[in-house]
Amino acid sequence: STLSKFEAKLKRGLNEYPVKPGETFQYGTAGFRTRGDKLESVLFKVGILAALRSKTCNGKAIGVMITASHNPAEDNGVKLVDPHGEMLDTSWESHATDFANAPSPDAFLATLKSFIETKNIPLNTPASVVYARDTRSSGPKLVTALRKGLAAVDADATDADVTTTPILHYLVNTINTPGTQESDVKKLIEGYFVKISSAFRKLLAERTSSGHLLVDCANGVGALAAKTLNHYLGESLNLELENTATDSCEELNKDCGADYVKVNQKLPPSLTSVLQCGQRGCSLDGDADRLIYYYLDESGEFHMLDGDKITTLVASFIIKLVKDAGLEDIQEKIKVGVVQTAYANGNSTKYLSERLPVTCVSTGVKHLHHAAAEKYDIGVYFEANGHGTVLFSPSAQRAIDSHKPSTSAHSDALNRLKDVIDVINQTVGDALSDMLLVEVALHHMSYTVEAWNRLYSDLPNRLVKVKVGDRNAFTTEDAERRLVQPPGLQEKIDQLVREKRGRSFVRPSGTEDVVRVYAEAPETDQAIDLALRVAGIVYDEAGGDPAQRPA
Ligand code: G16
Repeated sequence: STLSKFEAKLKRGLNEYPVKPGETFQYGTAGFRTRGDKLESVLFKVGILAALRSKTCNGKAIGVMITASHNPAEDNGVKLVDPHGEMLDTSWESHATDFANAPSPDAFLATLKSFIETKNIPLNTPASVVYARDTRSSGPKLVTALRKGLAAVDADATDADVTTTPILHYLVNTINTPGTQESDVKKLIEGYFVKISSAFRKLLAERTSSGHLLVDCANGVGALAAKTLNHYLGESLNLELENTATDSCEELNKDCGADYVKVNQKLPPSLTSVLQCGQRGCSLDGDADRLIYYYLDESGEFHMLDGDKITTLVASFIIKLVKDAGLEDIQEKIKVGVVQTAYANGNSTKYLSERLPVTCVSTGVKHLHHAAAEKYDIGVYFEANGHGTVLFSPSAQRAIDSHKPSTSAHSDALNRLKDVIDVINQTVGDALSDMLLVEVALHHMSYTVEAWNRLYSDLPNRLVKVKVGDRNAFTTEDAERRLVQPPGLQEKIDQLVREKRGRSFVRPSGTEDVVRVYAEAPETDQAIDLALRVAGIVYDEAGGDPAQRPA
């Protein structure tokens, strides 16, 4: 077969990047994630898999992003991006896991052969892959391994260098869009900044004073992208960038960034003397796909506006635009809806459900993205952790493009809606584009950050992680809201939840070797108590060391 012509190169690579005995990998919520120094063998094989994926998709470009996002600096990871900029088709995830876990060169070649046969992969179709990495120090070595994997099967490789995850997703989609002439990645990335910033400037053209926003860049790649964006934004918005130490790799996500703020529900220590009372600030995560807003009120108290608050603001704004543009009265009504996960604050779900359709799905942007596309004409989705975007279905897009406004007010709103679409990165959650969207929505809804925050108040909540021997011993149902395995544990959780008049659920993480426990209750101490009690029984169930029991 044609595979035989690659065999020598494949063997060389497989010998150079052996799988260490006892090491296992899993393609999880956001691809492979583990310590960066363990991933070279995985990257070599991901190169091969990405090439095969491209061949299966008629030679369309596939993306490979090397990042561990919000995870610690010494971690790294890799995920594949499908032709429209969406996450890898889920039916390929288990094959990615099989590839990574094949213990020897021979075992891998056997797995590869049978995979090619069963999937009927057209080996003679060319393959094209575009890849990028975040600022992690393990990145360059992993790129080398990836490149060798791509070269072993003669795939065409395009290096997008150090950039954010959402920019890589955007690139993949743009490269594959019919009519795109440009092939220079630098120019395409420039196109991204021009697109979102010029739409933003149009949307805020009437604003007389230039806006100001403090941005915590998590010492990651978002710092570089935000700096470029700042330049394109000109007078329209002045971004004050903090935590931009991308050269000190160990500082990445350390006591800063969106995950720190969301989990600890407090300002990064580095910002306490920087953020002024009344000023808006926001945090990106390590690869700039998550966004959390916040402010200090007059008394200096911290208020966080997470993904749920962003959903509320953005959904209200979009509903208003659709209405103001006269799109509500057209024949095929445009259905606007929201997708959340079990982590969504109970009060956000209550507030939203009273106003529009709400769907709950499992954690992971791929699930939210899919549901948003399936269920709604305009789907607004954000995870509570700040990861999300807005999707416009092809039919909504057509309705917007072909709509003939009957009044000048309709016409203004319609143009606004079109510019809003240009601000949004529809391929995946994008902290920088979402940030511009929030700024635009605040302006056009005439909301101060306080007014936005007052739309509903969060129920007190806590997120705790529990280290267990085997997180796969925990399985869930009902969009992760109930445990199926281990048996009997859910009943114990139900009992605690009843006592505390709250809500709690347990699920295995898809990015870290831990089990996560979420709890919310009417009062803060009840929420904390509930989270710790549930974490305690999870810990006991998993046979943890009593000395390290969460307390
Ligand atoms: C990734 C996924 C997110 C998910 C998060 C946490 O985020 O892209 O959709 O919410 O992991 O997942 P888990 O609780 O399963 O560990 P990121 O920002 O790390 O890519």
